[in-house]
Order: sequence, then C-alpha cells, then structure tokens
Amino acid sequence: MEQAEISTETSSTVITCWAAIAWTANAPLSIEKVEVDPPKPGEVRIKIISSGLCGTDKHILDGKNKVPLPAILGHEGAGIVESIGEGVTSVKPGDKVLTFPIPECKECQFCLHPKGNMCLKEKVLSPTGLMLDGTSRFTCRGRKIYNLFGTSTFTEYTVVHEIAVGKIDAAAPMDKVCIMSCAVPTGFGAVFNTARVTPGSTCVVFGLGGVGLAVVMGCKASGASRIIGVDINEKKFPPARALGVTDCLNPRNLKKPVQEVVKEMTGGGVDFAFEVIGNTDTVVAALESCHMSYGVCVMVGESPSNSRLSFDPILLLPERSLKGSIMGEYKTRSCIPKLVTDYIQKKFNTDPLITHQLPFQKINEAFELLHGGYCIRCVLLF
Ligand code: COD
Ligand code: ZN
Repeated sequence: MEQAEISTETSSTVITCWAAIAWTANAPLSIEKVEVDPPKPGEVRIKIISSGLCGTDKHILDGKNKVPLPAILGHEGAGIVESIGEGVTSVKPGDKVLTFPIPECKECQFCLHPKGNMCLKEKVLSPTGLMLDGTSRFTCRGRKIYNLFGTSTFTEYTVVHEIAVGKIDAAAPMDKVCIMSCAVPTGFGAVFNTARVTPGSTCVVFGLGGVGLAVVMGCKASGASRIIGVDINEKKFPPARALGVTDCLNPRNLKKPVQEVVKEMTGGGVDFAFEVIGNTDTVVAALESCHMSYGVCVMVGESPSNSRLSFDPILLLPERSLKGSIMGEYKTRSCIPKLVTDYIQKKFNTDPLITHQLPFQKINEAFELLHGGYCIRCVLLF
C-alpha cells in the first residue's frame, strides 16, 4: 500500500491517506483513499500509529448502537501530532498523544466539578458524527464522511478536538498504549472510581472481553478475595484465570440462572458486580447477583439503542445500588496520561490484554477475531 500523500508544510493542506469506511452496518469495512482536512481552530491533526478495536466499534458495525454512517469508526487511538489549528496550546507537532471518546474541556460545570467526567461537549451519548462546528474533516469519493465520537482512529490521519487529545510520555510504546484510550481506563475506573472495590470483597464480572478483563485486573489489584467471571465464550476463561478470575461460569451450561448460582456460591450475593457486555438481560442478572443490602452493580456496557431495562424495583429498595460508569469516570485529559506513565513505570502490566496485532489493512480480519474467538484486544498497526 502506498504512503499517504503529504507535503512538508502540512498544517494548511489536505492529506490524502487510507482509511476504513463503514458505509453501512452489517457489512465489512472498505479501505479507501480519503481526504483529511487541515485542523480548524482548537483542533489537532494526528498521524495514527496504533488503534485498538473495541467492543463498542463491533456493536456499531453490528448495528446495535446507532451512529451516523458512512463513518470512520475507531476511538482507541495512539498517534503523533502532525499539525495543530489556531489556538491549540496543550500539544504541538511531534507529541505522542491518545485520542479520547469523552473530551475534557476543563471549563464546563461538569469538568470543574470534582466528580465525574461527562464534559458538556461529549458526543458519545448522542453522537452527531460531526465536529463541534457541525462540519466533517473527512471526504471519500466526493462524499462527506462522519466521525465516531469526535475521534475516528481507523484512518492513517484523523482530526480531533484538542479537548479530546491527551499528551503522553515521550517514552510510551506506541504499539501498546492505544488501549489506554478506552479499555484500560474504562475497566480500571469502573473498579477504582465507580465501585470502589474493597480488600477481601467478592466480585462478579459479566463479559470477559478487553474491558471486562481490565475490570478483573482492577478487582485483583484492589484485593478482592473472589472474582467470578461470566462469559458464554469459554475460550476467555484461561486468560481470565491468569489475570485473577477465581471461578468461571458459562450461563449456557448452567441448570439455573447464573445469578442464582452466583448467590449460592457467595452465600447471598457478591459485594460488587460489573456488567461489561452491553445487554439489558445481563445488567439485570448482574444486579440480582449482588448482595441484598450493600451490593453495588456497575453497568459498564452500553445496551442496544432503544432497549429498556426492566426489573422488580424491590431489587433496589433494600440498599442495593446500580451505577453507570463511562471511561471509568476518569477525567480523560487530566488522568489518563498519568495511567500511561504508571504503565511505563511498570506499576501494572496491561500487555496480556493485547492478544493480537494486525496491520491496519487487515481490519476486517480483526473484527472477525472478536467474534467468538480467543482474541481479547486486537491492536491495528499503521
Ligand atoms: N453473557 C455472557 N457473556 C457474553 C454475553 C452474554 N449474554 N454476550 C457476550 N458476552 C461476552 C463475549 O463473549 C465477550 O467475551 C464479552 O462479552 C464482550 O467482550 P468484547 O471484547 O466484545 O467487548 P469489550 O470488552 O471490548 O467492550 C465491552 C463494552 C461493554 C465496554 C462495550 O461493548 C460497550 O458497551 N461500550 C459502550 C460503553 C462505553 O464505555 N463506551 C465508551 C467508549 S467504549
Ligand atoms: Zn471503547
């Protein structure tokens, strides 16, 4: 594949490069030449070096979660700043950066509040597929192409708002740290910030994908005494055990509902349950797996658009709680670069989450790997 066409004076020029276009849901991505516009004020153009393929990208391609198409998907990206728009001060060309699906403007009432991370400028909950000024930076075959959550990382070059770009340590290994854009903080933060798992506690994790296993790592690091892993794909069990799961359950092989089995195993229910699949039935199963009085259920997965949660309200009355967690409640730009530094300093090791690496051109193979195999995270290399 030829190199992207790029002149040395790039900041005001259009770059023509390769990108994977999702023209419609339920169809393979198409690798095509796209034109990437220069960054406008407050924007950053990034040369992507690696991108993880997240369950969210799969949900979107499977048509479960609606975003405007045609689009360039991908939100778990690591790259190098190629050029910056007017007024950008936090990064400069040559900096190593991560892209974040949740921005942090550091000005709105949510960013200024000590808790939470839902910047008022986030685009995940109701994605427009456009930049904040309502326009797109991508064109393919004369057609404007939407972005994903203001990121779009399945492309050699992308344009992201400065408020969704985090400068990381110059020593960061770029083939590994892309998973710090989403999977690692989403999982770790669900444990450390949302649930606040305590030493000696019991936990159950529904869904042992890249994010679920980051939850498992967080539970183990918090000193949980028992971590029950639930998945319908038993190929996930050996890596889950290696990362700290003590008991594995496949709901399809059980004679009774999985929540009943979890309650029996733990004498009434776990202290902390995590739903990391994106399915309303498993959210309710996770909630029912919690201890009646002090059980905390954290919903990490995003269930299909237009689905509805339904459960007996008596489940919540006796002091169980149900909480949501997105990007692990981390204020992205302030907190995630520090996680990268901790990783570089070997305070934790998330490399086992990356089971596969493929060249970007093989992105459709990477999606296939996520369907029922033993792949946890496949990282695309550009
Ligand atoms: N019962 C048990 N396990 C199941 C079931 C089921 N009914 N269905 C699927 N699973 C298992 C799969 O076998 C797989 O092992 C696992 O669940 C899901 O793993 P992945 O690899 O497909 O997904 P992840 O780990 O990359 O992502 C999971 C999320 C739940 C985070 C993601 O899909 C999601 O919903 N994201 C949206 C919310 C969010 O945080 N967005 C911010 C940016 S991602
Ligand atoms: Zn993600």
